[in-house]
Amino acid sequence: MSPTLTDLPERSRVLLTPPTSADAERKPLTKKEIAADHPTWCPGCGDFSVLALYFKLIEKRKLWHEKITTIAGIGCSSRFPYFVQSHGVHFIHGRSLPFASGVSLSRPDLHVFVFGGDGDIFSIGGNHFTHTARKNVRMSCVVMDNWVYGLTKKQTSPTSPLGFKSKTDGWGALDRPINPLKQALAAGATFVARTTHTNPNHVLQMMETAMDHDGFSFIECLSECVEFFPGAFDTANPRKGGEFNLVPKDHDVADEVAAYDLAGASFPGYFGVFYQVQRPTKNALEAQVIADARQKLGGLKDWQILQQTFDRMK
Ligand SMILES: Cc1ncc(C[n+]2csc(CCOP(=O)(O)OP(=O)(O)O)c2C)c(N)n1
Ligand code: SF4
Ligand SMILES: [Mg+2]
Repeated sequence: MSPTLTDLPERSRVLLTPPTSADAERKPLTKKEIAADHPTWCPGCGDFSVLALYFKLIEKRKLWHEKITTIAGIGCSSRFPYFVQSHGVHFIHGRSLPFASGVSLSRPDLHVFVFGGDGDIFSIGGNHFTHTARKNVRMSCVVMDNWVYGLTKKQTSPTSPLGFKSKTDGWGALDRPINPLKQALAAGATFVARTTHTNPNHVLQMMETAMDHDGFSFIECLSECVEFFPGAFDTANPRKGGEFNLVPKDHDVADEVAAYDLAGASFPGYFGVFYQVQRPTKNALEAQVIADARQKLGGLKDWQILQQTFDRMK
């Protein structure tokens, strides 16, 4: 069930409420209006369903183009912003999170979604993931995990299972894969969840919950690469004889150690919210520093402060 206005954190209420009475006559977007280019993914790629559910989220939450920002790095999954008719950036490989941090810190009125691949976020972007999570910058980061580098045609990724034969490990992957959930918990993410592209209702539910979280929210979404790792997630798909097990009802989402234990379950593991706590965001802390500094400077305008700084440097 979607939350009511009064259940939501103040920030989400800002997103939901039409800003002025003049906007009240503005109709929510239709799927046709949200969709941009036709996706260039291979037929059957799991990324299609993640995109369709993002459209649903925008529709359901009545967000207008300018209220949502879609940012990505490089990879098949990272082509995401091209397909969404909103503000968005297809940025440098692995560098989506620092770019998204800048947007989030400077524009508190919109929600920033980052979409990326297992390579983009955990390999080249691994350091940025750690620091964005620990700083608790307000945004939602969805990793479309296909256990392979798709765009560059089948290299081993940080989540490829041991023994996976790829162009970089013809003999089978030798290196222990990382566990995205444990990685996020250890880095200090305040919201950690897992879902799979084969369960659309669950993907939508996780994206909505992540969006309402006031802080850095991370979702690992299994998304099959039908071209270079077909069948990777069959054992997590009941339609293919696998199992889809929700996080147990008695799991305490504020218990970091319990979340870590749950994240260690062998594949297909669990799906749902593993961890969620409230900690001051970088956005709130930085806004306070700015407000304090402004007060100390006796209400000078920003340009006057800048002018003083340049004068001092002379
Ligand atoms: C700096 C830099 N290094 C390497 C590349 C080549 N490259 C592009 S995408 C990619 C990996 C993509 O894998 P992943 O993030 O898992 O996305 P997927 O295609 O699987 O969705 C690599 C290595 C690049 N574009 N830029
Ligand atoms: S190569 Fe794989 S990840 Fe890329 S579009 Fe095709 S199926 Fe999807
Ligand atoms: Mg990948």
